[in-house]
Order: sequence, then structure tokens, then C-alpha cells
Amino acid sequence: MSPEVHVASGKVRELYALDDERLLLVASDRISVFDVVLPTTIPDKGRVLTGLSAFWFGRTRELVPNHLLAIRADGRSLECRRLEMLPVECVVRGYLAGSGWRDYRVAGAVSGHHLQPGLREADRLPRPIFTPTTKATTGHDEPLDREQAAELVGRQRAAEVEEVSLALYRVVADHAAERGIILADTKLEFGVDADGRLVLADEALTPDSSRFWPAGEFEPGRPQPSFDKQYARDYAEGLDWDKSPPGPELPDEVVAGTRARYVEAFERLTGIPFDDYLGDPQVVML
Ligand code: Q0Z
Repeated sequence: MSPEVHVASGKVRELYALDDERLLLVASDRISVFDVVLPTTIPDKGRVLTGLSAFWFGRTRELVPNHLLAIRADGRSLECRRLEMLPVECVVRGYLAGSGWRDYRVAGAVSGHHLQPGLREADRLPRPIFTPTTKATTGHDEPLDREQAAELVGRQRAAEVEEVSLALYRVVADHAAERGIILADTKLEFGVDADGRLVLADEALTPDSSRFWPAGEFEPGRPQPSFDKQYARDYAEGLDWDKSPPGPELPDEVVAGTRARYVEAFERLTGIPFDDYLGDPQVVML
């Protein structure tokens, strides 16, 4: 076995080096609520995210090549090609939520996209917009307009990531909509391989990198319930907790409800029973 050297930790995942060319991305069962990692884990959450990510890599590889090499039998680890990562987060928004809604209220624009007046929180945008951000090492990512993105990655590459990001959003949002799920927005990360080709990397189109909303409960003008985290958020909101660390423990019924929502998202989006994935994670691979 190749020794695995720890490279980086995210809030809920870990990155290891397998060799000079390959990385191992491991998704834990940790969950963050209001940006704080909770002491309680959600069983199989890492498997749901890993399976979804691998599913999308398989279904979008004609659009753009990606870093996925293999999914491991544990169902939570992806072997990936090691790339030179681009220093921008490629966000696409089809709906007005989160920092997009805040920036629109303040300035009438999001990342340099001027939007019509009178939009409400969570409204669908006339067309999806590309709203890249910096990759903050500490604190929060800062929005970039087209010019700033071009300064960071070059004009051609900036145009390329915009076009590819919008195409990915459209394909996945259409797929999700047919299954009763709104993909409100998503954050994509790209790298460049040794031949200078753009490659989709990191986790892609999971509930941790995207806002998924149940279409049946869509009601613009208010914050939308999250497909996966709403149970945990509602529980945490009902406590006397100031949303600073440490976060609260979740009771068993909140853990079970949250797990069920992750599994439901997996099954609706992939059409594959989650137990089949647990039996053999290769079922998501094309
Ligand atoms: C992804 C991250 C995580 C902490 C580096 N294919 C790639 N090539 C080079 N670098 C990366 C990738 Cl995916 C890369 N991250 C984000 C992931 C824990 C940070 F699991 N950092």
C-alpha cells in the first residue's frame, strides 16, 4: 500500500497525497451548521457526498474532463489526479440566495451583474449568472467581477471557466428539476493539468458545495428550507446557542432525520438506491 501523506484538512473532509500525481479526497460524516462543525456526525453523510460527486463527474465528463480516477470501496474516498488549482471559486447562481441576495439588496448587482429591481429573496434569476470569488485561506471568500477574475487566471481562462461553469449548472439544474429538486447555486473548482487543459476538480455538485431546495416547498420572498440541513438548522435555531463554537450535540431523532434527507437527495438525484451504493460504490461510476 502507498503511504498516505496528509496534505490538507477542510471543515468536514481531508486531503491526502498518494504519490506525486494522485490525491485522495476523503469525506467525513461531520456536518457544519451556521458555519460551525458540530460534535455529532451524520452516519453516511460522507458517502452520500462522495457518491454524488462521482455520479456527476461521470455524467458531465463530455462537457469538461475531471480529476476523478477511482472511487474506493469505503464509498467515502476518491482517488484524483493532482492538478494546479486555479485561485478562484467558480460560483453559478440560478436563484437569489445567501451572499447573492445580500449583495443584490445592497448594490442591485451581484459580482458585476446588474439585476432588475424588485427581485425577492430566493427568486429565480432571468438567466443563471457566474459570480466567482476569491479563495480565502482565512475568513470569507470575496466576490470578483469579470475583470478581477481575469487578473487572477488570465482573460482566456476566465472566459473558459465562466462558459464551462454555466454549462455545468444548466445540465445539473435541469436534471435535478426533473426530480423535484432546485439547484439554487453551486460552487465549482477547477485545476489545470500538465498539458494546460482545464479540469473540473474537488467535490462537485454536492449538498455541501451547492444549495439544493425541495421544489415542492419553493416559495420566494423568504429563506428556503435546505434539502439536507434544515432539520439540524431548525434544531440549532431553537436552542440558546450564539452560533459560535463549540456547536451543540444533535439528538438521535435529528441525526436520523438529517441522514434520511441526505439519502433522499442521493436517491432522487442519482436514481440509485443508497443501499446499492453501500453494497458497491462502483454503481455510481459509468
Ligand atoms: C483540493 C481541499 C480537502 C482540504 C487542494 N485534484 C486536485 N489537485 C490539487 N489540489 C486539489 C485537488 Cl482536488 C485540492 N483542495 C481543497 C480538499 C481538504 C482542502 F479534502 N485543496
